[in-house]
Amino acid sequence: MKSLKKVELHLHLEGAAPPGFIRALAAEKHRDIGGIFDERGAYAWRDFKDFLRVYEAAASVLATPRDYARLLSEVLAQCADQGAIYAELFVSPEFCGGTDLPAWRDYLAAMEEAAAQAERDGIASRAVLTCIRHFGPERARKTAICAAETSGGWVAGLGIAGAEDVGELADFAWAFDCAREAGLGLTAHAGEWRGPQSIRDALALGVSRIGHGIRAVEDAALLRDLAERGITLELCPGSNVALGLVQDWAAHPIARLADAGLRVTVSTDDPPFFHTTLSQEYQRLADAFGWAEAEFRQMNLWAVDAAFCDPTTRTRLR
Ligand code: ES4
Ligand code: ZN
Repeated sequence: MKSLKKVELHLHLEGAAPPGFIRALAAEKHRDIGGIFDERGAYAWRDFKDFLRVYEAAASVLATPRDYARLLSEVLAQCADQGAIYAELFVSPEFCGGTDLPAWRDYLAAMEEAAAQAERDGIASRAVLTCIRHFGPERARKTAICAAETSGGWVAGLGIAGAEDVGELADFAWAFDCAREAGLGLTAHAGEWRGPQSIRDALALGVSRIGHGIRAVEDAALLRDLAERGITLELCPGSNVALGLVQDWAAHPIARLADAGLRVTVSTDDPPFFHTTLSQEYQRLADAFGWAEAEFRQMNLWAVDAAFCDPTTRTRLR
């Protein structure tokens, strides 16, 4: 599956950091972040809340623009090794550099340089600046301003992640309106932990894509609506299995969502946390549903259509 050319739309930058990278950086900085690794050196977490704790502890060693540039280079090289030709990364000014616009510009400049080098090496990328739901609407407002003020180059979209059980998506409407007016693509995590209504709430923000959205299967009318509107689902089946949202790969709703006419795509979310890789996701889908090259090719065409990059780049990816 590595040789299949792939497009990844749902990948959290900090969540893609190999544990070894975080450990090495912590050692360089004489920082103790013990308690987030298991005896084999992998990230250790128990449930989603604990996952967010470990994620934030790991991200806390990333401090300077150079740290983020180094991480991005490493992550894009990893994506390329998995056969990805394009990746969209969820990058949150709320984790790096705060949401102060001058500071954000420094982080962005460093990451843009790393992304340009990776593109010369064969993998294109864009950033989706990401509001963190459990940090609240006020910080999200600042993230949206960072996104709007730096849109047009590497920054191509605005998204929202974080604890889906905290607050309501409607509280973030200002941020999404601001980003839309700046011409950015919009996506939101929804229908992962909460039911169909959360997906309707995301649509009300004006998104063209939904992060996960697996619980749409519970609502036939919603499925029809998503299909008619041509909404793309950023599915990360290995993440759902690892978090216990679905029992196993065979039980994953991806096939039912595809049968309902939805544009389904495949990504990894936070690969080292969920012990997965992009080619492993495809292999597991092949094993569970008998899918092969033709099905995967279609999903990647949908992913290209839904990508937030400029039309010229999109044409080149097809
Ligand atoms: C997430 Cl804040 C965050 N980071 C990484 N993965 C996530 N999934 C949902 N929220
Ligand atoms: Zn995610």
